Amino acid sequence: MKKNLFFILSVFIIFVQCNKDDDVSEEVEIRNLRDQVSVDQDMLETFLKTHSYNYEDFSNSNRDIDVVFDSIINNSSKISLFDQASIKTIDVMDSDSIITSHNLYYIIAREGINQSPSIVDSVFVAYEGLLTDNYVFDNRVFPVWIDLANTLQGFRESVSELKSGNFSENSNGTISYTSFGIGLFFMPSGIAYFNNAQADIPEYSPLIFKVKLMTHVDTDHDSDGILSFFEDIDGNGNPFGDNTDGDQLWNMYDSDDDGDGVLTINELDKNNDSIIDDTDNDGIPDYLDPDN
Ligand SMILES: [Ca+2]
Ligand SMILES: [Ca+2]
Ligand SMILES: [Ca+2]
Ligand SMILES: [Ca+2]
Repeated sequence: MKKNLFFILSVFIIFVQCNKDDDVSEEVEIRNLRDQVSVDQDMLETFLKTHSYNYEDFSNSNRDIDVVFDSIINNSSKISLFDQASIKTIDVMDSDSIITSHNLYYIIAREGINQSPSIVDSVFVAYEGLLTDNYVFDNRVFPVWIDLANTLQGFRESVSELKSGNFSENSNGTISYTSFGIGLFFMPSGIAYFNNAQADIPEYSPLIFKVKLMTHVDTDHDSDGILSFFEDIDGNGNPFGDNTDGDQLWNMYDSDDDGDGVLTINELDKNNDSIIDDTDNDGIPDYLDPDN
């Protein structure tokens, strides 16, 4: 059995590699975000209307529970996913600056009892990723650390809806987590891989994730003393693209945000009074103000 699987994988990888070297006529057509989002949302809504999950198992339990989908085509006694889902609207801008709204459908099976991570924090998650035909393309049974800033837009907007749990150290040194957030997330391809096919994910695939958020840490990517989430200069709720000095690095990755040659960490609070300095009192703090 293992040999067979290896053979299939080898063929698949070779196939992908051959494909890459093919001439441009084989390349994936670039579709319009607006057209694709309605196709994807139809596919997701069909899945949501024809499936339910084991929601009964989540009431009054603080333990580790797996989300299990089941078809309700022949079972009308269960509440559909569609009737339980909330929608978070995510705007995506294309290369012509046209904004297209995307529905991220989600169900919080269990909220969790601590804080939610921001969309750029590091999270410790177990998850399963599926296509709308129930094919599982990724399955992390044991939690892994992931930097949400480096993940799909749909994934970071999903995980930030959950709250983390409690943890305790066992006598053998392992950590147990309880009461952590568990959610189901359904995203159009425009906030997933869109035209970029992955090993097991065809282009233009809407994705489904079951996620357990064990814990998270606030992240300061450039170690400049300001958490990445707060390097959101335009105040639009995310720090992506915010770039005070207009160089190659966004503020969240730039240790000298205003490009004046002084590291942010060294001009945040020069007199150590725990107040961020604004020497010329113009309302712009020194670290974002090249003439202070
Ligand atoms: Ca920072
Ligand atoms: Ca910069
Ligand atoms: Ca500076
Ligand atoms: Ca200033």
